[in-house]
Formats: sequence, structure tokens, C-alpha cells
Amino acid sequence: MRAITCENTISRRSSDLQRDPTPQPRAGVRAVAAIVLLMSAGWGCADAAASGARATEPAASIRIVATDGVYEAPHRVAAGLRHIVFENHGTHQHEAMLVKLPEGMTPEAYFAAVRGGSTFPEGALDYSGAGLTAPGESVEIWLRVDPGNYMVVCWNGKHATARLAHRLTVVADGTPDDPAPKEDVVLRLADYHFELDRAIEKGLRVIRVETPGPSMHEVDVFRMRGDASIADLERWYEEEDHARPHTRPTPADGMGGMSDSHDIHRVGWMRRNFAPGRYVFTCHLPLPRAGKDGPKLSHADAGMIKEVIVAP
Ligand SMILES: [Cu+2]
Repeated sequence: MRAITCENTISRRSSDLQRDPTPQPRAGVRAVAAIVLLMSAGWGCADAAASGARATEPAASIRIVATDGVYEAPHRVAAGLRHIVFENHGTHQHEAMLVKLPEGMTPEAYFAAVRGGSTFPEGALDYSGAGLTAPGESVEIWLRVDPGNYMVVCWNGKHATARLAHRLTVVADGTPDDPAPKEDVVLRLADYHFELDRAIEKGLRVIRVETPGPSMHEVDVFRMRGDASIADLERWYEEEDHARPHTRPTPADGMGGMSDSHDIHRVGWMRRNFAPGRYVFTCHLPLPRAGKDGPKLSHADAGMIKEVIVAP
């Protein structure tokens, strides 16, 4: 997620910095309800980490659990390539994106800048993360984190400001990189289409995600229900958890994905089970608008939406 949404929602956003150095205003930046919740978690255990011995053991996997209220996740993570297991125990779809905040910037300040129209609050950096994941689903991802202060964000609906944000500190403590998994398939997030180097076979599969540039991209993976169409998916995507009643059946379930990184040269990996069926890959980052009254279009509108069949 997340790009273009309804009013009264702080939403994602990322314009293509590579193509358009002028950040685009995010849609609907007015509302902000319970931002207070963002402050519930501290910055974690940087002091303890700094004073402790250097780690030489491999890190355990980082488990991030989303509920509809908070994230359950560590507040301290070792720098390097990390294996993250993201589970959604909530009743809405959630994601877990890492945003690195510059020294002195709080989540409140970050979201205040977003409300003020900044697509990328100055100094903050997207560090990828797990894409939109349906209730009861999980996804594994591998991404590289650098030392600093981060927050975990869900951009679905109003979640970014109303519910979910979790602070964590990344510390360079010498912990070795987690080993990258061996990929089954390579997915290139090109301008503006998805390139898979081979078919995805059923079963537990690793997708290596590359972004050849020049634009930033992300991928969300949806498993389609019944004979739902891509048009059904796109309509629902705009409605999902925007506190509007769903007038039609849910067409798809989020199966995770990988959100955008400030550094497109960083490779990521995602692993999940692919049951046979029909999937749709999307990138909903916004295209730069043609003037302030120009239409709100996303990368999906430009071609980054692809049906992928996993054979029986
Ligand atoms: Cu894209």
C-alpha cells in the first residue's frame, strides 16, 4: 500500500523522487484522530545495546504481529540484513513498513509534516517492509536496516495515525547478517510493469524483489477470490478500511508484498505459500499529478498491475 485514498485519511503517497523531485501532496491530509497512540512505545534499548558486548551470534528472526490496535514487535533490532516474520492477527488488512526518522524527529512530527502536505517529510527514509496482509495471513521478508530510529507504519486507511505505529531502534552491534534465502523467482519492479523471470509454482516460494529504476516501486500481492476481476480489486482497494461500508463482496486477500525503499538498489526477498489460484500484483504508489487539479493516478493505472496464475 498505499497511495490514493479518500478524504480524511493520511495516506501513502510516495511519488517518484527519481522522476519528480517535487513531492506530491498526499491525498486527504486533514484528519488525524488518536495520534496519541503513537507515543505509547519508547525508542527502545539503545543504551543497553551501546554498553553491551558486541554480538556475534546470528540474530533471531524479527517477529512483527499486527493487531487492529498496535504492533507487537521488538524495540531493538540489530543492523544488517534481517529476516522479518509479519503476522496479521487483526480483523483488517495491515502492513508493516519501516520508516527511518532523522535525529530529533518524532512520529508526531513526521505525521504533522504529512498533514502539511509533505509526501516525504524531510530527512525521513522509507526502508521497505511487509506489504498488505489479510487477517490471519503472514509473510516473511528480508531487508537491510541501518542504525537509527525507526517506526513501523501501516498506511491502510487511517491506521498510520489512528492506530498503528511502533518505534524501534536499529543498533550496529556486530550481529552478522541473516542469510538471504535462495530465490525461486525474480520479480523486477520496472517502470511501470512487473517482470517475473519464470512462473511461480505452488508451494512455499521465495521471490527476490529488484527495482531496476529509475523510479521507486512496491509490490502488494493479492489472492483473488472466485471470479473477481481486477476492476473489482481496484474498487475495493480504494474502499478497504476507510470506514465506509463495503457494498460488494471482498474480491481478494492481501498476501503480503514488499513496500518501497528509499534506496532502489537494495534487493529484498519475500517468502510465502502460494496455493494454486489467481493472484494480482500491484504497485499503488502515486504518479506525479499533472497540476494540483490533475487526476490522482497510481502506478497501477500506468501498468503496474499484473495477474499471475499459480498452476495446480
Ligand atoms: Cu510502482
